[in-house]
Amino acid sequence: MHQITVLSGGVGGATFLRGLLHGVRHGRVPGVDPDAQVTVVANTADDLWLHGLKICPDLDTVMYTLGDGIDVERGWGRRDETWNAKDELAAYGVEPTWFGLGDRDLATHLVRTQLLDAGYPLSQVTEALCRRWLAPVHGEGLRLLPMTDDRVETHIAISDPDSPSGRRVVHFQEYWVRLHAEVPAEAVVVVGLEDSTPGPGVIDAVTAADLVVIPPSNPVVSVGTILGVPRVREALVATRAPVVGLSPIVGGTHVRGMAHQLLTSIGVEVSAGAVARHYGPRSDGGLLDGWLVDEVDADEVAGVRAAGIACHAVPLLMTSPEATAAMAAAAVSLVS
Ligand code: FO1
Repeated sequence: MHQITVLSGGVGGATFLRGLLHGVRHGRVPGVDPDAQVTVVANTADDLWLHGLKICPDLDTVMYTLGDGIDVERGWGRRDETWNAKDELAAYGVEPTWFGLGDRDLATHLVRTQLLDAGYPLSQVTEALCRRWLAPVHGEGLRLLPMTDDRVETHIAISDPDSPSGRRVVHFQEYWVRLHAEVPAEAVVVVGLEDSTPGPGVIDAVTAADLVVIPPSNPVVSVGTILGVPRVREALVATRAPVVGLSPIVGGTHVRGMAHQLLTSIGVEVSAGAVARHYGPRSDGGLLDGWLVDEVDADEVAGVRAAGIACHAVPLLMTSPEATAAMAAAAVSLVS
């Protein structure tokens, strides 16, 4: 295998990618050439405009993680970060203060916003930022593609007794960062998604792949949004490449993030098997040829197989690049 495409959200997808690349480049993923081309199609529906700047959390999390600039503790933003600009904005009483914009991270948003204002599409802007972050480490072997160049934003409807409709809609980032996903998500609305166009290279990355991987990203607001870009799901169903996924749900809940709340809000049971069935078997118009669950969910394997999806139970906690590389190898062998 030489062309691998990974559909990625933020922290989960980026952590998986680091292990996948570690394993592939060290020849530890049997069946995959060590110099394989890895293409990341990243979710952009987490994006938001703040203080006049375009912020792309999932693109930046993948870029910083694979460029070794990430703060590993937080999983987002820059290592060795300072927060002077954020504190100064708060001192001026500028809202919102709940979103952490670090001083180093701000430079990325300033450059991105300037390039967007100059008329460059997000895909070209991302390519320019990756010349600093990814090219020195990964050369031509790694590409980061926004799922679309169009503006798409995930908003969440929550209950609000003070509003006439009894509901209020907040941007996904407010739901997650300010509200910590502690209130039920009554509806997930991805503004602009159905009118969006796949970004340059996205459809080719799926149809020309030798392998497509769905990492343990959020099935609703990361993978789900990528699949919601018109033509992407069709490309996945049609590609000759095997499509294999890794469960983001371990032991009945997410490892981190808010997949539990969002799966519940779309009526999908929060289990490793239910997410596989949600994506569906390719033999029946779905996406998956194979699905990995964690060993604690071994009792789900039979149900996933019965749904027409190959399935194995392996350790799925990404505790190190080596552990993640082993997951990637298990995923490849499941569909080889
Ligand atoms: N996540 C937080 O929990 N708190 C923050 O203050 C925060 C700021 C932030 C700034 C830039 C960025 O690229 C990501 C940031 N994130 C923050 C993560 C962000 O909410 C991601 O969208 C989630 O991790 C989901 O992917």
